[in-house]
Amino acid sequence: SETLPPLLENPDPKTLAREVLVALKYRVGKDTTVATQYDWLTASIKVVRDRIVDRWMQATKEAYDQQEKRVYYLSLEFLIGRLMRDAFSNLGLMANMREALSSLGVDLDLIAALEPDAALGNGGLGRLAACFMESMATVDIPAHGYGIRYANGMFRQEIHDGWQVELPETWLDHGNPWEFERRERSFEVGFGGSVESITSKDGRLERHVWKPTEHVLAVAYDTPVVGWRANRVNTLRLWSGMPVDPILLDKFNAGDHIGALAESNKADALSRVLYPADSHMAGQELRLRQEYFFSTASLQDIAQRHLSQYGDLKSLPDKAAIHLNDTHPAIAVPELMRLLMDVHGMDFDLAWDITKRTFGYTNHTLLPEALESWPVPLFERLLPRHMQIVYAINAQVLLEARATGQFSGEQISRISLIQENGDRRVRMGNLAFVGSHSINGVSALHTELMKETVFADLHKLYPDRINNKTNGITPRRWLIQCNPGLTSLAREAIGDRFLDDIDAIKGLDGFADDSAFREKFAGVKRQNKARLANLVADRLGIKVDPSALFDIQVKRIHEYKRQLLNILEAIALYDQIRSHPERDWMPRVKFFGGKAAPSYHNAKLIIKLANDVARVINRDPAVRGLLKVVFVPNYNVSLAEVMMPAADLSEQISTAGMEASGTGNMKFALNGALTIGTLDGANVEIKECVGDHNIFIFGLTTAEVAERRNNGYNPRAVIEGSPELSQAVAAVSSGVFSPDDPDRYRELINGLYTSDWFMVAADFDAYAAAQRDVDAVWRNSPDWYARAIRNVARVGWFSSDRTIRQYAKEIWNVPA
Ligand code: DL6
Repeated sequence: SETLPPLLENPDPKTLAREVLVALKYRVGKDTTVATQYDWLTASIKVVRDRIVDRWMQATKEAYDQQEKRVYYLSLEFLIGRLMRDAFSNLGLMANMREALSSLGVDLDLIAALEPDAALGNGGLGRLAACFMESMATVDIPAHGYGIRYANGMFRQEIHDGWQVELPETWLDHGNPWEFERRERSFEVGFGGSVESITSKDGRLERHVWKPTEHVLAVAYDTPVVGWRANRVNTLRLWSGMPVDPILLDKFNAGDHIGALAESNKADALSRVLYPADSHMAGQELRLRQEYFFSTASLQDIAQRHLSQYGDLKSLPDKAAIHLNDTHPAIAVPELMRLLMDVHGMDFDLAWDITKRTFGYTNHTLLPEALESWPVPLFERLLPRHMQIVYAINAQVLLEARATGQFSGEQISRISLIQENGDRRVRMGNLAFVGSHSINGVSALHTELMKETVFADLHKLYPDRINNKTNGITPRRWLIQCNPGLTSLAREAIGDRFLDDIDAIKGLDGFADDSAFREKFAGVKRQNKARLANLVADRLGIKVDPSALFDIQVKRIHEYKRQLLNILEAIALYDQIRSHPERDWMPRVKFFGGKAAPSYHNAKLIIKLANDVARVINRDPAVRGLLKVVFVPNYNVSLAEVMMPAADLSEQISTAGMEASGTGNMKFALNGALTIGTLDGANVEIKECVGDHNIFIFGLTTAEVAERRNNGYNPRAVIEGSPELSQAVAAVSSGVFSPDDPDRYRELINGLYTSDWFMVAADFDAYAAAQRDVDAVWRNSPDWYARAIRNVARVGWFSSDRTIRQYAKEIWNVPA
């Protein structure tokens, strides 16, 4: 991105240096003699932000003047990471800015590394939202992202004696130079209270009025989102909680100093922390409050904008597409109904028609433990009017279902928005489904499974609603910005077209058989690996050899993602290396990275195991450096930007049918790693694009997993039938890796013997065999790099520009 073609308006380094000095003096209030590195960072961000603002205003004005339909993306998570490099790169300012800063004695890389990682998300779902925001700006869709401005985002992970320790992430410590606070753009949010029915003189029910007992304010903070070449600048609007009365003076004066601040604390709690659970429902009251808080603020904002421009909410579906990123904002469905009926006086049928035509919903997981539902009593206490509306919607839907005559009583009870068995709960997935005209999955396989499993009955009732939109990643961050070496090499070979149209990266395919190009490609990869090796040496004091195969599994730690399978294979390989020193082993470094939800016991134990295994293997002289295991702490977007370009092998080894899509799989492939993976999520489509020869597929298919589970799977027999696995498992359970606490992993291993829900044992031998195939191809380096180049050339389709264009055309009905 250093030498990208500049934009039309291309300020020279002298101009930029002058602007940085002005920003330092008048915006930061420092002169060069006392400025800290943070001050330089702030000044540089202000300079680039100023250049974005002009385009931002222009885009907003155009959307208004031309009455364009807008997209509103509601997401409880936006995992945006650092923004400065992205902005320099998208504006084509990188090289001149580097020179400008250097003329002032400032190192761009040094200050860029100080920018905090805005980690307002857990993992895939939040990062996808960030890629979508960038792509919507790039493909020129007027869009607003809506979320929460968490003061503490995803926790910072430290590893103490091999265990995960969670520390608060305080990304706002030095202020946030990107954002604009909009005090004037604040909305009242209510909780609790009761509902009054207003009747006319002749006793007819006229409308309902919700009288909440608690009130807080949602205040907007806007961050501009700049697309490639600054085509368009959109807005990410994040809400922060504020009290209506910052201090209750009567209480304060009566000496109740804590009570005086109670309101303030309650409001603050709403945007204080991101729930750190991914693929697991966080069933606490505060979470439901957060969901309602940001949903209502966003809808009030959207309604106000629409009314001020069009005067009437009847045309809302023609001018606004509101997208629900998973069920977290599903409460927006009854909230929009409430606004339309109770505030704007519409009847139920009209409000329901508008609601369904306005909303779209994306499902991101089929895991039962992640599907949100709320106890009816909690829902009713916090949101009494919404509870009534949910019942009214439910009545409508169940009547429709019954009228078709096609559903049994059991099926009707599965369609219901209220789960009746056990404690009564509101099913947020069903609510989002019935309130949307489009429900999409995130890979072809996931979408088919949605139709067959969680939403089978609703799909039968509304057969034209479910559709697929396979995920994508923005090539700006995940190639151009994070891998400048590969970007330059590709530009030399095929020209610049792929910068604007990533499909053109196809042109590299022809170079796979060109030995000179392969060597250059290998040289770039080696540089990227050296960078990761330096990072690991600096942070962990572990030396790894960049000429070894870099085998990387980075993602949230979850049993279904099967880091355990990978660790067990490392142990088996360790055994083999020691037992057969005479064989021609290919040196390999296995990297792991990822956070475990703080309450997820087994996931935390898997982190400890990875670290225990690493300690033993890395110190054993019998291994002769042929195998190293490294757990890199605090995996986040910035670390991903270093690890993706440095990978030779991408581990995508979830139990088939359990990973909705994956997006790390796409980032690795675009950076020239070969995938070892199961036929799960988007791996299936990656295989179709790169070709069977260029990917290592192993293991049970989704259907086979189901069949094994149904037919009495006996993991004990499988373990006993596999000498390599038995040995690895025995080593773990007998305490070889935990001499200080030999029983540490007994339960984890017992789980493998007795149930093994995630089919670790069933897939082990196939996985180990696939790893030996990997070794064989790695040994033949020209062949390896030819395959790696084909991966890069053939995964342009997994760009989020393509995904967003499909959403635009097939769901939102906006031009792109
Ligand atoms: O769609 C983005 C991403 C997928 O790539 C992952 O496969 C999937 O696990 C993830 N889903 C979640 C679910 N969290 N909740 N709820 O993060 O979405």
